[in-house]
Amino acid sequence: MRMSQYFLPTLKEDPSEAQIVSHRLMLRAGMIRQSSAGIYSWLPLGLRVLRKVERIVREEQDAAGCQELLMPTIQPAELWQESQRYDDYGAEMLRIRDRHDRNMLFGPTNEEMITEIVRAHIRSYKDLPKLLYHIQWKFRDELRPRFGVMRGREFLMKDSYSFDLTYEAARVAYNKMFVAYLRTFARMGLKAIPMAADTGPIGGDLSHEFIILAETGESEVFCHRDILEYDVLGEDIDYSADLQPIVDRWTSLYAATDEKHDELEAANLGDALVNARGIEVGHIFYFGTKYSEAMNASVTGPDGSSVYPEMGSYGIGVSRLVGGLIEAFHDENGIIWPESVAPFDAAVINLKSGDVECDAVCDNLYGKLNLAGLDVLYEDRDERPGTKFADMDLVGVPWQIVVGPRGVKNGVVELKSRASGKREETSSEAVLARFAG
Ligand code: 5CA
Repeated sequence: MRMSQYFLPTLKEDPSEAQIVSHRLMLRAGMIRQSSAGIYSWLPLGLRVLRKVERIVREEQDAAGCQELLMPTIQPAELWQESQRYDDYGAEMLRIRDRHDRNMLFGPTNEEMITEIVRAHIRSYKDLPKLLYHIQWKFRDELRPRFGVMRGREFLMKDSYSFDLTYEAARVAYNKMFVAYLRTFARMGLKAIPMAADTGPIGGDLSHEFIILAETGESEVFCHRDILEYDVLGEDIDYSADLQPIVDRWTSLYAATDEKHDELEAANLGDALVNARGIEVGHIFYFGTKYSEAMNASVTGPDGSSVYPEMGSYGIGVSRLVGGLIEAFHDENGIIWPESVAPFDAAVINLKSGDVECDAVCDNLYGKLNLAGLDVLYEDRDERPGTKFADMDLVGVPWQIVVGPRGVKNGVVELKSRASGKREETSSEAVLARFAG
């Protein structure tokens, strides 16, 4: 993508309405545009990151054996009357009436709708287990939408739902999601700690929130210091094997949100207790037959009797993660994207656009990196070098390839890592071998 043509409305000044760094940087880097409170358009740069996050989430759901479908954003009220949640959900639910005076709503979550789908198509225990997910926009009329995409009213969620014949089987599904979540967040470079959590309006009695520590986080959390050192990506995961040992390892150390915090238990930790703030990027629930029973979604069991499937639901805040990532990865100059979610893999910065030699070196790099399948941002504008560096640091592309007249004369370009700030002089060929080899 050529900067000269790209729709990238960066801001020099800090927008006054943004209270936390991720919101500020998303506005300054031209990633989002507020439409009304808690509702945003995703501009091209922001959408690139959102899609990368979504891709990792999808790959890990698929790997865990979860099947993707897509349910609508608008739901009929009757479904929610069946589960008794239509009135309970209160003012957070956006209620709509269609031209035939039918009560509809913009879905805040999908337990009812997925239960209705399963009820219609799954009649026998032989068709269980089922693990289904979608990635779809949700609406919750939050009392205090704030911090940009972190607490929005319209937001993108990945939500999965499991249906099993027995409690034991439901725990297998829960464990699959637990481990898939650890992997998902780790692939984004995030340390998300599973913490014992409250179930709120979703219900049930087993639940973990996945929390990344950040001073600006809305949740107060408590955990054992050692759990912050755990690493899941080093482990080979076989989703058909027993995952309980992995789940046990992660849940044997104390970790709880403030609602579940047990001061007596925590006191035993002494110095090892960490009390911090965090951002909830995922939340998983086991709630048994709460919805299958209320909505009469039974299947025929092995002995011919009718059984209500055991269910769970598993959410990831896809759009919230974009803000969470920036909270975790930034410095005073802007965003520092981890490579796995970066909007572009590399940037070619032409310090003297219009100079025949600089243009030739840049065009060659840009063309070949693109051909190799990389997403490349080409800074080809007629701007001062200072502006180009500042914008590129703000936008946070992991690798900057800087091409200037002096270097070109000596046959070198400069390769700069956004994360470490380290620069090295090297040749175009070496850059191509490294990234496109
Ligand atoms: N049905 C369950 C699981 S699928 C559910 O709705 N869980 S939830 O309420 O915890 O939401 C799942 C995730 O969505 C949360 O962990 C959080 O990361 C994200 N989320 C929730 N509310 C918002 C919001 N207002 N803005 C942005 N993300 C949100």
